[in-house]
Amino acid sequence: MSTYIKPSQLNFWKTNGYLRIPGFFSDSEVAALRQWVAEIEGWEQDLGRWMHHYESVSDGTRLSRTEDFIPHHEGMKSTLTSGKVLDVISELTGEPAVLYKEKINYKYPGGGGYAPHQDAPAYEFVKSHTTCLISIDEATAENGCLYFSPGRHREGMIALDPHGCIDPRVAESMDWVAAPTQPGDILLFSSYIPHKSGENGSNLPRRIIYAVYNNLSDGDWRDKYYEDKREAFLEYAADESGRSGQISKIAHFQGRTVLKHEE
Ligand SMILES: O=C(O)CCC(=O)C(=O)O
Repeated sequence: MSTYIKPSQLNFWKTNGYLRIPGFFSDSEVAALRQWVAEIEGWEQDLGRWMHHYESVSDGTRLSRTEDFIPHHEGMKSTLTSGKVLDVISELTGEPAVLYKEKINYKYPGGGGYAPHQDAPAYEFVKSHTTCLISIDEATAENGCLYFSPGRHREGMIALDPHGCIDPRVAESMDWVAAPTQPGDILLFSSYIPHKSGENGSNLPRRIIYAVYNNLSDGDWRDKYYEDKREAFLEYAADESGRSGQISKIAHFQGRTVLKHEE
């Protein structure tokens, strides 16, 4: 098996809880990924198959996110469940890995950011996950790249507030480092690393694919995750809890969600 991670990068990962690998995908691979993202974005909403989430931005309703798409897209499926992405995750964690979930965040101009949070509270059934962020577009401070709080992945859940995010007063006192990426870069991060992002202040979308993995020895939970999420979303839409704007089981998304039936 080829190796993708140098000893200095492994040290960075262990110390900081995240790692950027520049140019992991070639220009032609990025072109294919971009084409596939466009194909998926063109699918009509069909909640029983894939899940599109929408938000309101200044020039109308735009997709904020699509998830659960690999059963319906061969190229995405093979890229996210075999080959070098799976290998790099296994190399990092020292164990065979399995896909837990996948999503595309589109972040159109004016699209919402994400409040400081850890992913672990939203990723049930397994204790620990590793995400591979694949940059389709350049991500910058201006268009809403991620920020991490380096080294804080070692502290378990940090100051969980009632929304499943990090208590804003605690988040304010933390150190945050921007993690800009170029098309083709990947950014690996632990489900315990605190992160956040701003809204897109540019005039182009900032598309990113997120593929989330767990150790194969902890089981294959992908079907269960989406079954549970669909059930939860039906509940949010029907109850009076004010959670219908959430796109996750935690309320981290800061955009203005539009439910499909509201369009
Ligand atoms: O895409 C972003 O800006 C951040 C996304 C994020 O943190 C999440 O989806 O949990």
